[in-house]
Amino acid sequence: MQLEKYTIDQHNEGLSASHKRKLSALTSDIANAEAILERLVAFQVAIPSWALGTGGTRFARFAGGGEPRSLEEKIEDIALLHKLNRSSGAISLHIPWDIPKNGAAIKVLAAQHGIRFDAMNSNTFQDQPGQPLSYKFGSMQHVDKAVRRQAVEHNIEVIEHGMALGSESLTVWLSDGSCFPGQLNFRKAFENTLESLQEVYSALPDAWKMFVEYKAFEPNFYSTTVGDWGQSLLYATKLGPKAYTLVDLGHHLPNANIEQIVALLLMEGKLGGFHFNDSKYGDDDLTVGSIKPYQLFLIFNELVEGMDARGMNHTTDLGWMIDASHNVKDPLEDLLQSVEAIMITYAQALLVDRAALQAAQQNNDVVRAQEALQNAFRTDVRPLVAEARLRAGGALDPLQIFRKENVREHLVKQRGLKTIATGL
Ligand code: LRH
Ligand code: MN
Ligand code: MN
Repeated sequence: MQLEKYTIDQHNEGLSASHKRKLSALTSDIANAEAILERLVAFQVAIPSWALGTGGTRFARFAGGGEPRSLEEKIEDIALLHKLNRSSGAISLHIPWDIPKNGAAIKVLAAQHGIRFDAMNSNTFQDQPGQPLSYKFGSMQHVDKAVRRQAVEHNIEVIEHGMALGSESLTVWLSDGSCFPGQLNFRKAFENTLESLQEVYSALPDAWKMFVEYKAFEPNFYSTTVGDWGQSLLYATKLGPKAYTLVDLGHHLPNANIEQIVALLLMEGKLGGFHFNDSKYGDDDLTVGSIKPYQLFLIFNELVEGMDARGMNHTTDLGWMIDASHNVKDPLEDLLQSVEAIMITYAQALLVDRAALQAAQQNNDVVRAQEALQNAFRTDVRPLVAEARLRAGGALDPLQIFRKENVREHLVKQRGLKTIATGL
């Protein structure tokens, strides 16, 4: 499916007058609009390869039609998204779901679309066909050294795939843990996991980072061996300077103060990156910003404040990834919504009057502090985000064009109705 540049230009022309009206009404009130626009244009969020098909639950999976049947088609789907919003110029792969048969050719294909390879994800939470040893009782924590070895070797293979593609980071998420009290010796499970992670760490190329992703529960329901940011930080600290904590928004116990976690990890120089999604109950993997947009804003507020305080580059110093996939929406439309939500929230956080907020904090003026945050959060910054897309060569309204051009129908024609993307 090709979306021609003139189609996007035509669409933009059609919306131009109303866009300009909204933009000038907004920017007349904003002192640093140009600086915000520059940052928005530069900002890129990686798309997870596993979100391009209709996700399932453990009860059922309803295929959506026209789903990508290969890694090449996944890259083509992300290229489509990137053409529309110019902010999705990266892909995060999952091995073995996305094993590239020819890494060099895949790298060239991605580069043709302006797409780079963000973090590689390993998978020791499922048994693969033909795999000699089972992960039923964990992988890196396992009581049997041979199982731990198998998990380490898999991670090293993932690094090798990533090197061929030009990726520079590995995300390790372990489902290791226990379902019942007494099942595990917590200390030994931690030590085994640390030793295994150390072996993987020592195989990391110089420029690489390792992200240790934590999750409170599921699939294990009594304990998880990398269960929260404290445990992840402990591993990352013991591993060394190339290891960082990865925050997946859906991996906390209910009502956790994620923005405070983010602020402290940043302070310690140990925040590696994000898996963005949203949730009401647990690891729901819903569209970013669809349930708790204020929480997302508070997280971005800490990110902007903390990254600026440490002189970090907003675009390159953290891994920005989406980890969402659901079963009732068109996955590409869902991803357009997720990226839009991230851009809106980032723009709002850039809009916060930092001097006013700091003064309010210094004076214990709780009311003004809240006003400083909510003034930004309640500003409709969508025209700014649309302008950033326009300047970068994208579409003013990506969803509108996606529907009008019947993108999904074209994909179904090309790929068939009953295709199933590889993945969860
Ligand atoms: C685990 C997780 C992890 C996996 C992905 C598929 O819940 O968030 O990041 O790699 O889902
Ligand atoms: Mn995740
Ligand atoms: Mn998850």
